[in-house]
Amino acid sequence: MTDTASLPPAARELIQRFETRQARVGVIGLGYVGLPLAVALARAGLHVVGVDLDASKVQSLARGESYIEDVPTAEVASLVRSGHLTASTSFDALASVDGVSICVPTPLRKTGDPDLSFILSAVQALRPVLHRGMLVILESTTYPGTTREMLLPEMESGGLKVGTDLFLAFSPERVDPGRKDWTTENTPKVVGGITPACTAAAAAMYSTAMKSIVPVTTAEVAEMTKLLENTFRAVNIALVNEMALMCERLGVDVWEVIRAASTKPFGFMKFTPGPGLGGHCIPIDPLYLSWKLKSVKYTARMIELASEINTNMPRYVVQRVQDLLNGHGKALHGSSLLVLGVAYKPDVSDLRESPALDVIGLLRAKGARVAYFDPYVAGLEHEGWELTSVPDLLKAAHAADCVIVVTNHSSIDYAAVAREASLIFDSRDAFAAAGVHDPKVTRL
Ligand code: SAJ
Repeated sequence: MTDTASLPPAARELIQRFETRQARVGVIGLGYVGLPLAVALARAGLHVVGVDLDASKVQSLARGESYIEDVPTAEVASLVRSGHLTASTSFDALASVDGVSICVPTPLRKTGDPDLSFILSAVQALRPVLHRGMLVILESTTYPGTTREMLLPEMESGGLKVGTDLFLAFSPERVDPGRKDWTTENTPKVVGGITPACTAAAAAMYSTAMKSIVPVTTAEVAEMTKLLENTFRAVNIALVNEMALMCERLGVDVWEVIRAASTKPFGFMKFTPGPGLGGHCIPIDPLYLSWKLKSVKYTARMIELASEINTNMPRYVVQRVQDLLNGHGKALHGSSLLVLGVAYKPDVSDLRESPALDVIGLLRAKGARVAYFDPYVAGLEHEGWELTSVPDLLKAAHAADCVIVVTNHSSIDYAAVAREASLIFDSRDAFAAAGVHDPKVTRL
């Protein structure tokens, strides 16, 4: 139980409602973050109202159906049947909730600047339903200061005061789509409020559903925590990508180097090179931080260099394929190429920011005839062109001048591909990882 003696009355009442499971909570944005969160809170015994502008999502949930791979339909059906989970396209449904989490996208604009329009729309739509004793938690990844600079003024615009009448915190999402071992319930949850009462209220709400809460002193610490986590990945992936470029120039096998370095039981963490950085988190989140630092006249050089290295990898892969074909007396122009795996990472269907889109675009621009096979992605379109996954992988591999592994899905029979293909460029070490060592395979 939380020691609430020093907290304002509204905070004490709110925390008690969470602890006694009397609370009603809302989740704005029912995507790969919001829906698992809504289900976890409902499973913990709270009454949850999900709000999403996408009526098809709301209708699916009303039918007791899930549209997120990690959330079983049976679970949704049971929670909808018991009345613990409802959904609406209207923010009016939030008028009676005690706490609400905002889980909306934070993409980049075409200019590369942060796009906070989804957050602003959500908090402005919340304003009419804000009431004394209500908690708002922002989960969307954003630059430090967003919660205090953007949400706080919006919430206080009606005269209520954050910290005594209203409560406001940031809590970074740590959902890893497709992961079974770390879930919403068992992944430690960082919460940082505008005031200690805000932190305590957010901790109380999430303690209903999550095993481990990590309270921090401010919203900025919580915002920055997420950015450190994902910048850490982007920078280390860039490092290992540059190691691949250096090893190629030195004639050293980078994959063997990484395998050997990984035997170090401490002080080393394995990352692997690849054709670039995909997904909606890692390529984007660090740029929120570097953008914010520009406003205080600081250049986040590591982030900018990492982004430069990672975004150059598709071009590097295309150059290596061109060299490989040339080495066999073939031009890239006019060659038939088969890209194997286009999703942004193995065993998912998500195409967002996938480097495969850049690799295919660059190959097409150089006059190659490009097809692809991906068991998770039936079709794709990008910058005016579109393709569908070939129906027969082995037949296509046999017909191609070169097979290019961009994403190493585990379901592929790499031994069979090696038997059929005449030339293979493997940007993910997929064949060796599958125990296939074939002279036809050239690795990144
Ligand atoms: N990648 C590499 N080499 C690596 C690791 C990743 O090239 O060694 C590439 C992937 O192919 C992908 C991109 O980087 O294109 C991002 O991969 P990721 O493994 O970071 O996967 P994400 O984008 O799904 O990241 C999520 C993040 N989760 C959240 O932001 C809540 C991240 O914090 C997790 O650590 C990561 O999942 C994970 O561990 O899988």
